[in-house]
Amino acid sequence: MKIQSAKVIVTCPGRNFVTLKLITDQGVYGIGDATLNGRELAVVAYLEEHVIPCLIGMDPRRIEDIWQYFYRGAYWRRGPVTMSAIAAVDTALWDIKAKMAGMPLYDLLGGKSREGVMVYGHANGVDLAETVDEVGRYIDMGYKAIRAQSGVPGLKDAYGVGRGKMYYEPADAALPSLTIWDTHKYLSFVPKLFERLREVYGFEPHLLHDGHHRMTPLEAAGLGKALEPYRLFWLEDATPAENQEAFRLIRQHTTTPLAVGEVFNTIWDCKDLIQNQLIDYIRCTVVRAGGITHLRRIADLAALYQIKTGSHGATDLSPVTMGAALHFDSWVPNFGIQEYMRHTPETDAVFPHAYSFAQGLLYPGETPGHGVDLDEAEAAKYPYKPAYLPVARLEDGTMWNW
Ligand code: KDG
Ligand code: MG
Repeated sequence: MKIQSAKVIVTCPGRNFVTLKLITDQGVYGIGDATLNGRELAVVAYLEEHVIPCLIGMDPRRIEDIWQYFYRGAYWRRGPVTMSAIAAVDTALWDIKAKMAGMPLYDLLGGKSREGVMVYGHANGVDLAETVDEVGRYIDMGYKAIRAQSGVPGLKDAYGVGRGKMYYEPADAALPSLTIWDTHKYLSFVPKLFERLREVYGFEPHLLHDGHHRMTPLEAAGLGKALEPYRLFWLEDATPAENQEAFRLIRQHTTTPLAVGEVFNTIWDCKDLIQNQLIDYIRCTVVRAGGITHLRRIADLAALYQIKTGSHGATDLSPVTMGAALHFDSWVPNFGIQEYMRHTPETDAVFPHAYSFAQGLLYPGETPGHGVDLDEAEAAKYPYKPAYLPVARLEDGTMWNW
């Protein structure tokens, strides 16, 4: 069996997605997501110029060997461009293998460990009152877990506050738009939001919050402590994690559970965080961290330390990543939660998929493979449009983390 041809499809049904399609000499094909928000065409070039020429003629059944070939063989390891490209190949190969076996991917991975995958949705509002209402709307839709992000008094922009409801999409400008940030204002406000949410909705719904890399370790430690009475499911990306050791300081001061990993590409990025038990949830996902093959290694390492998974699932990860992640989540023994930001109806039409939502859980479906396809005619209706994530500066002009 051989990989006969491959193509990279770029489509923008509201936002850009990059998809790799691998076609075998036996007619079976597999699909992988290669979307890297704001840097999409770098991955397209990586795949077209440097990966596909090597892939043609390879045996698609040799998933592990192909993974090693592109990881070790490139000599230049890691990084989001390389690892997103490897992830796309890996996801497409698992899709092919599961289709050949006539099994949904979760079966090939070892079978279901649970009936459904608990997801968290995104509630956000321009101010405290609107955010509280939005959380209520998610509870009404059946969500058991909800991330709450809110506009902050005195700040024009805050991370996570969308311009529309349901389809939050920050990459919305042809060049990065400028947002202004002030951690002091943010820190005074966030505990009030969660105090109010617990007053209104009690302690049953799981509540989550994303710090989006903006605090120092000490600021994050203080916030974690202030949020303890409201028993968050997690505080995410409390501080940048390039220095994994930074989480030790946060950990020493608070029992608020910590989640990190959406920007990680390999097991090396989270090895110290995991082995020192500095976090509670590891948020690596299929497309960003080298596909199913590598994500499985990260989850297994995390399991040794009672750390659970909580895969990134923002709208910039295509339905292909969501489908593959749901099969992974259905199998992985140390599953924690899955992020789920709904895609637009246009995106769903480009990517017909077997997964479905009911009562706060997602189900991967029973279609052989990962259950997500790409309608090429539909995709062709939406050509690539440059779109960048915003950048952030402090009020005095200093560049900060968006
Ligand atoms: O492309 C960046 C988004 O994926 C990121 O900002 C979303 O932080 C995010 C999250 O938790 O979903
Ligand atoms: Mg996040």
